[in-house]
Amino acid sequence: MISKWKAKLEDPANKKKVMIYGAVMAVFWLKMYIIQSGIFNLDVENFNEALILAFNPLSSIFLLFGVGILLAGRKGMLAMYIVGSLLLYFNVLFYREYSDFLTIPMLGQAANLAGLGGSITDILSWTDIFLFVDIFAAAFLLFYLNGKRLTSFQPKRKEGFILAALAIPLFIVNIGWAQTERTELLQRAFDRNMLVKYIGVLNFHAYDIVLQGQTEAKKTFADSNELVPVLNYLNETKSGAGEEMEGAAEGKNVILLSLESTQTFVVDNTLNGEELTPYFNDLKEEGAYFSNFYHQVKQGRTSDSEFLLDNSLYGLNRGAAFFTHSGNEYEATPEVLDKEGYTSSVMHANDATFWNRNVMYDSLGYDRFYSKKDYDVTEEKSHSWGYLDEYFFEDSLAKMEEMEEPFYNKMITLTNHHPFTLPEDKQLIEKGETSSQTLNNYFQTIRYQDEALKQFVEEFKQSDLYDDTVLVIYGDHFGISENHQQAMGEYLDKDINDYEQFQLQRVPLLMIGEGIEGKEYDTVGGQIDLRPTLMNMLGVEDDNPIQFGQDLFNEDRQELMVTRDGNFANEEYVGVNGTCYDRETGEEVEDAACGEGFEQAEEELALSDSVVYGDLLRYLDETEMIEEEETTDQ
Ligand code: GP9
Ligand code: MN
Repeated sequence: MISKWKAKLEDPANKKKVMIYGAVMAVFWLKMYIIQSGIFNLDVENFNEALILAFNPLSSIFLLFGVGILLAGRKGMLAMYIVGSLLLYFNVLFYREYSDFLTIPMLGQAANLAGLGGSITDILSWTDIFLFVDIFAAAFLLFYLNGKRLTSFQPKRKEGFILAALAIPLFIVNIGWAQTERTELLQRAFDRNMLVKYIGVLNFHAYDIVLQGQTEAKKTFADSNELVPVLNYLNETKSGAGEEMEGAAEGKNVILLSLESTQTFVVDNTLNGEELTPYFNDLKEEGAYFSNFYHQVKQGRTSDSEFLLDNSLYGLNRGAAFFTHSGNEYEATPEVLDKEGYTSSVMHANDATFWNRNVMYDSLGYDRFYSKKDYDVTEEKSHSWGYLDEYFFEDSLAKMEEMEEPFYNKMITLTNHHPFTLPEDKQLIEKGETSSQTLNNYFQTIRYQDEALKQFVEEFKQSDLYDDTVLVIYGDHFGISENHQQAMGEYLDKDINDYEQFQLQRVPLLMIGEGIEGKEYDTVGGQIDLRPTLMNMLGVEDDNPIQFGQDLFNEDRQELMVTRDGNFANEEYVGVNGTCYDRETGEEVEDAACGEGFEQAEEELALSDSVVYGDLLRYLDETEMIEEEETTDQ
């Protein structure tokens, strides 16, 4: 057998063939290696990880080209080369904007990706051409070398099969090797950056396909019994509402104001001696201001923040629940408040279809969605992503003044969005001078947003609404991604390590209205806590027990804020990527101090996911029965 193979390999035509296969695959490997180690920011921590990163493209490359040959010989190989290159490039573009990788649910959101609009030119670079020139090299190798000199030469199906089969042992070696750095890698795959670091971007896509299949199966096979562990967990870990603010805003209107990409680091901070948010800095003295409040979003960005807010459930780790689970049953804030006589609405001057809002808002029970078509969006009043905040605020206040009361209304701003550009006459301060253009621009749009906020809040205070309304202002998510860590370090004058990066995920939360005194709270909390906090302030009995948040004003609450990556902050510690830090000093402490926190974070996310994936709120009517059974059992 071996001698037969040896003889085959000694045949010059076959030698050439092996060389050509090898060369095509090596060029692709080189490109993938350059992208993975040079363009993606995967946090390679040691030499072993660097070797894994170099090794992990191999199995996917064998599979890719093996299948190519199987399907259509060398044409198939070239076709796969092009498909693989495009896939890599789409990931590069997506990564530049979101520091994340494409998932299947995200592909279903083509409408949204097109909405990148202004940002797309920002994330393209002329040097990207170099990511395509190798396609010509591959074509040359396959069709010139292969075709002219060896006309009889054709890749055989059997060879394709062998290449594809070799992918299996290569992948097994890859996984085994990766597990020396992180055990149960595939089971605990919260962090796509980590996954790609260990198995490579193409294998990650294969893994994502498997996940998608599992997701679909989960809903089909779910039943009401799956609510039992969820209810048990919530009963054990979450405390009810506190007394401090109970009924403080009873019967009042609610305006939730979502500030686009606004992070806490801008509050009370300056650039060249000028405050970035002068108005907000003063305003926060008038209300309940939370300085340790975190966003908890993932790929669904703004829509995830809305999902967290209205359901007190976590968004998903892949894709946006607004897209993937808009067909679920929910018992969201608008529905609960509807029973109390509230009308509900959302105001956002973008296309109604963006983030599938038009569909999802119906599922969440909103009465009305004021989208782009309800605003006087003209060329002069728009820039980049669309309607400028100042005009959005002006029109929105007018609409609210006409609204039936009491109302629950969410307003979502737009101007402070990547790429953070403004018309010249709206630039109120100079740009920054860091090494990141994105961050430099961000200072200006943040300053602009603050000015628009001033105009809105001042007019709101003059209006009849003010006495009867509680205004809740919060940031939806980060604006400056990890890709700009270095520039962020230059601005803040410190080294941005994992701890600092985590702390940068804080977003402002401020509540103002009659009966709320000016006070700063350092409570650790997140967007998931907003619904129960608000319901308690309104004095409303919320009869949906499936909520993972807790009243932020309740001093007895277990302080635990979990991010979608499975990281967490509690009163004492911050746990990030397996490392434990003292929350206040940022000093690294022994891992054991965070053990429980990480475990609870993982459990909490898994339970919340079981609710969303299993569409378990459709069994809400049965929860009372389940709870009764539980108590009689005990
Ligand atoms: C678009 C707005 C911004 O409608 O919500 O979306 P984002 O990219 O921040 O999720
Ligand atoms: Mn947003």
